[in-house]
Amino acid sequence: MSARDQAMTEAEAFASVIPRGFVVGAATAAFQVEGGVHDGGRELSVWDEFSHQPGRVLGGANADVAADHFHRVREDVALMADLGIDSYRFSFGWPRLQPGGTGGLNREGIAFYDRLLDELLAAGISPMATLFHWDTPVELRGSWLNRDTAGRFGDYAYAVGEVFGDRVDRWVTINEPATVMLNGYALGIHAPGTTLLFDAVPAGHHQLLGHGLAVQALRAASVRGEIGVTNVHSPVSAATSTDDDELFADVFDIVHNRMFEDAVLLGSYPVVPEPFARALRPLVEADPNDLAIMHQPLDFYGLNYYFPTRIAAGAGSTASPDGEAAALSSLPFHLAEWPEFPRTGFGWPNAPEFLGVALAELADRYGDALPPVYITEGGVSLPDELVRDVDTGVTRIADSARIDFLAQHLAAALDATAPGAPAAAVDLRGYYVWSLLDNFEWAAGYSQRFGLVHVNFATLDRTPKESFGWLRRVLEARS
Ligand code: IFM
Repeated sequence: MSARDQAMTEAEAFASVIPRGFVVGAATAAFQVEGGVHDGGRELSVWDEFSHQPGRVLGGANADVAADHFHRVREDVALMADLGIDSYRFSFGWPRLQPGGTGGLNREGIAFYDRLLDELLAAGISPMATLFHWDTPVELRGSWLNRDTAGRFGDYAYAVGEVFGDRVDRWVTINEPATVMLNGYALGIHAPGTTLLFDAVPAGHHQLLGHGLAVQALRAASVRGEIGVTNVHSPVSAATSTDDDELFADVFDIVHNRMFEDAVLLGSYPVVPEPFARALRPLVEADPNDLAIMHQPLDFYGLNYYFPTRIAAGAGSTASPDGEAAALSSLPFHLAEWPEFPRTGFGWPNAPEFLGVALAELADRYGDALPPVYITEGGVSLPDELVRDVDTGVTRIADSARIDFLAQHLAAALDATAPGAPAAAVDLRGYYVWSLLDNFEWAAGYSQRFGLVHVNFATLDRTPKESFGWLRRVLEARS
């Protein structure tokens, strides 16, 4: 049996482990796939600005064209229909729908998302829409360091909810506020590119406030869909049991995971260890009224999981998972290696068992306060192998490592939440593959391919990879 036939047989076997009603989807984000940055009245976001600054993005890449999804909606929804996914997670582009970040919505922007939603619904694909996936309009000066941006975001959420509230099944307010705060404001490797280290915390606080205001706004706009938020959770451990490693691991867990999760699920910030009380003063002295706004009832919770983190005291030479950051070397701790795990194309540890740990941590920390969970992103970047069949001349993209990655992560999530397992208390409802398409991977430009569908960035041709065929078979074979 050829390796491909074997993968298909395994797909059929794998289908039986997926519970009935479990949602399997694929995800993208506006800035990473749309392109058309000057079309249809769109204006600029901080990422347009940042990616056009020299030296910010690998290879000097930008997302002016990206995967050109703006001009290829019909083709891309046809791919989704062929794949057989239950749901598609996309984001509304803030500068496309509300250029400048204030005032009424842009008619051409509305028309674009109308087309997308109509195509999805006609194909029987349930839309999950994210309101903010990092494309803050440049006109909102100070961006998320400015408390006003939270209010602007609430207004935007209301306007978008009024227009699309009849067609979106699930709303995600904000995607990964931790990444925005840490990579964008603390380390400067993402837009807007400031290197504030611990002084970046207000950018997290204001996003959380924006999340709370957006939930209120969507409810006021009477949207019919469910409402949630997406945090990226990385289980954190100390490299050794020394007091210093434990202390820094605790602090990293706070700034990466707990400040975002505790705020939305419990309405409080975690207790900050004394030596960091000054550095993390915005958490220690947070206004209880702000925390009450952040703590809105949620219909679901979105978990993105990519890799675990191991923390060691002392400045290290380890690169950030998203690239070199000079600011990292001035921190009193560093990210230690995981020699026991294979690495993805990005160099991230490939550790499916830690998805189970992430789910168990959510169950343990939040108990009854945790609503049903969707894994809103999981996936892997790989240097996909292009294999040209000598007889037919057809090129296929052999990505068996992506098939293994997805099968192992999905199985780990289902195992961890099965009766009697450590995360049994989690009501896990679905898994979205990141990503449907190869796309603009932020500071890494086009060097990291996460797609189920290969995009040739010169011709913009789409070619489904072998993982696409595998997932299609899994979805077809479900009972
Ligand atoms: O591409 C990103 C996405 O925008 C947010 N979550 C992680 C992905 C992979 O880095």
